[in-house]
Amino acid sequence: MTIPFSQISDDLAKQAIELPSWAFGNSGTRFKVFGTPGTPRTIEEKIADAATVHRHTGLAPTVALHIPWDKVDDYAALRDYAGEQGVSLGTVNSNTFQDDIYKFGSLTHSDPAVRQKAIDHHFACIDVMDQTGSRDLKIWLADGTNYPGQDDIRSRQDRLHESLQKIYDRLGDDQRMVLEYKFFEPAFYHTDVPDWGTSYAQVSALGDKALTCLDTGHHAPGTNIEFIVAQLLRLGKLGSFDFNSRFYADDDLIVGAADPFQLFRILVEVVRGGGYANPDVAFMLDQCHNVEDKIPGQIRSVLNVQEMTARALMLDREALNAAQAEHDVLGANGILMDAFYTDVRPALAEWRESRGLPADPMAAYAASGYQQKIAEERIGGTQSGWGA
Ligand code: PSV
Ligand code: MN
Ligand code: MN
Repeated sequence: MTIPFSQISDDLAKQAIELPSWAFGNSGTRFKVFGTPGTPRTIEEKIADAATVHRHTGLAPTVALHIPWDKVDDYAALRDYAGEQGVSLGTVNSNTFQDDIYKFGSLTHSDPAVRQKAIDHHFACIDVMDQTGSRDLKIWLADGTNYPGQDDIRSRQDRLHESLQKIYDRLGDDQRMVLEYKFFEPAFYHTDVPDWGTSYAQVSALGDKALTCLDTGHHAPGTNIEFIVAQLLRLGKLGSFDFNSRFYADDDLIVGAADPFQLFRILVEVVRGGGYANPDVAFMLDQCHNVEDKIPGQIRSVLNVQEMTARALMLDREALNAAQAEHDVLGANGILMDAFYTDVRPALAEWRESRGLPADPMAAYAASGYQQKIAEERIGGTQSGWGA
């Protein structure tokens, strides 16, 4: 038993998923970065590709920037260019993990001069946001240590707080900071923001404009991520998602590819907690496409999120509440599984057509000739920052 698709179709139309600019660049592992024909050479070409995903799906109206990977002289002009392509610029991601000076930390570094350099970088990101009209500054730190005793983990938390406070104080009234956590890598013994609890403690000490970013790939295997979603929504501190999927570590694979059931369970808690179609909770992808074409990779990704969102919206919550109240263990589980096992693809195809979108965005993209066109036109496509 589920809610009929017809009853959720208006809600589905509210979905918006932000694409990462870096998903369109060549990417790989420390072993090899494979080139893909048609890879963008500039941020403008990345935005054009992101707009292509949006045209085919109606799901991806914004593009996230990573600074300095997407550094340009004129961000207002970039905003205008994005607008001409039919998308807007979204979250600005800071980057304090690729300069030699940050070898032993950035916002947590023991040397005040290094900390100030990292803080200044975030100030520069806020300047970018002022020009692009972006709301969110996303902070992910590679800070951590590799050996027990290498540094005082407690002082690093204190320094992190001081640094974040300075950045927070620079935010405009309509701007926010989201602090992303990750349990390991590149540091292996300890990471300064390893888990949702640390992110929550740090952002709570700052104020209402600081929230947590949950990257689905940043948890130990077996972690109940939907529980964290429920808890952060309950606390009013879930600011954004970085969606992707993982088999082993921070794999950055297509969201919903490794474990569609986990994505469904996460979206059930998002809907339950009021996080769906809620502007306070940003849905973003954080993925890299190592061996597959990037644009269809992104199309597949947003469709996976849409499919699991449809299933989550179709969950018969009233029936579930009743079964839970009766302690009907298997009945309650059955109601949840009914929603998960519902194949929404035919209904979604019709729904898209009724809104002037291609019934099958993957097939429509393949038939559009765009991939062949960019493969011919773009010689010497660049790597995403990760491969660099
Ligand atoms: C770190 O692993 C991370 O998830 C952060 O969001 C970075 O900014 C991003 O990856 C870059 O791909
Ligand atoms: Mn991320
Ligand atoms: Mn990551």
